[in-house]
Amino acid sequence: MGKSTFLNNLLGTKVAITSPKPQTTRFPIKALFENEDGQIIFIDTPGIFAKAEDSLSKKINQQTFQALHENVDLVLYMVDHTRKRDFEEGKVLGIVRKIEKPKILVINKVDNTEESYLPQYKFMESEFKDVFLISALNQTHVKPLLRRIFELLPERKEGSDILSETQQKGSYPLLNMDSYVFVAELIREKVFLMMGEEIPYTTTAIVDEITDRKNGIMYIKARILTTDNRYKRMLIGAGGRKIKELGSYARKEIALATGKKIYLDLTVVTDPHWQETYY
Ligand SMILES: Nc1nc2c(ncn2[C@@H]2O[C@H](COP(=O)(O)OP(=O)(O)O)[C@@H](O)[C@H]2O)c(=O)[nH]1
Ligand SMILES: [Mg+2]
Repeated sequence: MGKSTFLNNLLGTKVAITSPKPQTTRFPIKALFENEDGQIIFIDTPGIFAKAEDSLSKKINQQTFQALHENVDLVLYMVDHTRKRDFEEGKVLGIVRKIEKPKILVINKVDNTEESYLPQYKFMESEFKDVFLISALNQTHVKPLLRRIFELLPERKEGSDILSETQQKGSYPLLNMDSYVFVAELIREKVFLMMGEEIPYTTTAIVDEITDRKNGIMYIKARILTTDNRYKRMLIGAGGRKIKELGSYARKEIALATGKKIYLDLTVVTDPHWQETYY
C-alpha cells in the first residue's frame, strides 16, 4: 500500500515500520512534520480488516475508525494501483465517503508500471476534487501534494501550539510512542520481513528493559511472543539461527536509530493470549 512508507520518507526518518505484507501497522502512529510553511501532525493508520473476527483485528479496526473521527482536518486516502480493488478497499472507501472533511485521493506506486489496476480506481477521481499520483518510495509528486495539504488545512492562530493538543509520549517527530514501543516495533518489523506469510500475524514484540550501561552500551531486553510452540520453533530456527539473524538485523537498526552500541537480549516465548494482554 504505502501509507507508512509515505510518512517515513516525507519526514526523512523512520517512525512507522513497513513491509510488503498487509496489516503491518497495528495502531495509529502520530508524527510531526515541519517546514517553512508550517506544521502538520500526520496520523498513519492501519488498514481496515474486512473480516474482523479475532480480538486483535477488532481492536485495530476500532482504533483506526476512532483515529479517523478524532479532530482530523483532512483525509489523505491512499490507494495502491498495483493491487486489485477488493472488498476491503470498498469498505475503506465507504468509511472515507462518510467523513465530512476535505479529502485528497492519493494513488501510490506510480513508479511501478508493470502491474496496474488503475482503471479500477478511475471512477474515484470524480468523487475527489484533488487527486495526486505519487510514488511514496521515490518521493515523486510529493511536493505538490504537500503544498495542497497546506492549502486545505485550516490555519491555526499564531501562538496556538498544536502539539499541546496531542499526547506527547515520544520524542520528535514521533508523538505517541515511547522508546520501548518503538524498539518493539522495529523487532516486529524484522519478523514481518524475515518470516513467512503466516508467522508475523501470530506474533508481537515486547521490550522489558532499556538500560544505558556504564561502558556506553545500551542494554535492551525484549521478547517475541507467539501463539503456538510450533511457531516458536520456527522463530528460533535450527540451532537458534533464525532468532540470531532476527536479533542481529534488529540490533543494527536500533544502533543506527540511537547512535549507540546495542546489546539486544532477545527471546521467543509462547503466549496464546498476547492479543488480549497487549493490544
Ligand atoms: N514500488 C513501490 N513500492 C512501494 C511504494 N510505497 C510503498 N511501497 C512498498 O509497499 C509495501 C507496503 O508499504 P507500507 O508503507 O508498509 O504500506 P502500508 O501498509 O500502507 O503502511 C512495502 O514493501 C513498501 O516498500 C511506492 O511508491 N512504490
Ligand atoms: Mg502501514
